[in-house]
Amino acid sequence: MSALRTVTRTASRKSTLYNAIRAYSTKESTLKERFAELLPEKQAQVKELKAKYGKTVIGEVLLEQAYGGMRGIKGLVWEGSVLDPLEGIRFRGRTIPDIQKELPKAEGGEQPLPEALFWLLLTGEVPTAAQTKAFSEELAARSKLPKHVEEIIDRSPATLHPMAQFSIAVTALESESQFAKAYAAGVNKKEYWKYTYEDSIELLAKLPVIAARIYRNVFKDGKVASVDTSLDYSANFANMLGYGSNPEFLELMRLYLSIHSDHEGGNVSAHTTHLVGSALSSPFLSLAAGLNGLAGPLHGRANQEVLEWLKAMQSELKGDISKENIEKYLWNTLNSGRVVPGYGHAVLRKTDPRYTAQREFALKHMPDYDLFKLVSNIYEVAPKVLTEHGKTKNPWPNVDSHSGVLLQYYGFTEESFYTVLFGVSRAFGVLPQLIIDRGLGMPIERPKSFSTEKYKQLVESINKA
Ligand code: CMX
Repeated sequence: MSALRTVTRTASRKSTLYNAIRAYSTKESTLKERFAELLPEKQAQVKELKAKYGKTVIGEVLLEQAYGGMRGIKGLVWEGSVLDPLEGIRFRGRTIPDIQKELPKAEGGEQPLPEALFWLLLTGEVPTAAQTKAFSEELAARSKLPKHVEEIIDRSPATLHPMAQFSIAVTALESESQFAKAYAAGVNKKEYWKYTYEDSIELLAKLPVIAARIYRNVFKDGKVASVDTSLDYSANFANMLGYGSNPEFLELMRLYLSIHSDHEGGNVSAHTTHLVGSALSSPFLSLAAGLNGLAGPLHGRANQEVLEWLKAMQSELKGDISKENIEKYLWNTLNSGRVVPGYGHAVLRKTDPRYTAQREFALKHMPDYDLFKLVSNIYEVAPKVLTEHGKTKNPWPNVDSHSGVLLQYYGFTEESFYTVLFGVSRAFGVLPQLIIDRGLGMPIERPKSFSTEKYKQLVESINKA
């Protein structure tokens, strides 16, 4: 057990440092302490629910759902957020306007601090300003990358997509996993969540440094500003990317990182992170898997696709962005067998509130920007065209329809990087659930599959009966 003692000693040295930071900033609980206080109650609640209602039927499954991406089948547990088809996302019961109102903000700012959202998603509680500040400081203090991760990023060719570089670098952080070391040393399963927590915070702290290093290597001079422990997470990230001098951009980053974080558990990136984590892979390996899913064009990469599509439309329409021209362009996209990027959703059946939040930001900060006007005009035409086209169940815009335009306005024009920003944000949603999963002792995930032949036998026998 000496390896476990070494892991525990390292963890406790780190904890001493963070406790010192906390003692300096606040006398209130740290996030880890608060989660530890709340966990027994949650464990008891789940135990009671399972004992009382474990055999209650909570849904039915149609054959078409098995062939339809399992849409709507209930079978996942996700504590941080629930998505209503009409109302949109609720973070621990709160809408986007609610979190904009309730969560601590930067001085003079209007947008929530994503660090505070992480706290909310993990505990269900809104942290105080002092707790948020102490957590920001902890993240900044843990941000330094190991040398081999820096080298892996620096050796990646600029032609390798930023999302592939991102996932490789996150995978390479596995060397830092306290969970993997503790598991190898034989830690008791009751302690899993503590090491998962440490890995998750370590990972969250390092993501902006990884992302900024990729951005600066691929698109700029390869130099990355150092982390400043007095700044919040988003300000540090914006600074490292090279946009830290514009206070509006900092606010955009806070909004961006907050609204892209969590969208319940069934989306590809959240589900993948959770699934891989269920095999007790570390948070580094689990998130890397989720990022690979986010990189798909029907999921997170849609923000890049939207920009490429908008730019192609802009150049083809030569400035005449009348609704008639946009309508023709939309039909061309659909008739060529492609999807309209940024529109449609697997669960939502109205305009994504994340779209609306970004539209409000644009109306305030860039009402006359030409790309924003184009996005607004498309919003007036696309739902009608998609409805006439008759395929999609949801003709309304999603989050990716708007995000890129805001970044373009501030000169952040490299759209192939946009999904990396989404990935940094998604960690704020999926890592809390990994910690909760380990705290609740969730089992390895293993749903049942059948071959088409076996399904045929099944439905024939059901229909005969
Ligand atoms: N343009 C054209 N056709 C669309 C469409 C769109 N924006 N959205 C859905 N459809 C089509 C589907 O491709 C499907 O066609 P087939 O029957 O030929 O296979 C049909 O409409 C039914 O699809 P659906 O049930 O409405 O949508 P799904 O739940 O299967 O898929 C999504 C959801 C998001 C993948 C889909 O709407 C889409 O491809 N949108 C464009 C890409 C996009 O914006 N993705 C980002 C989503 C948000 C995110 O995860 O980041």
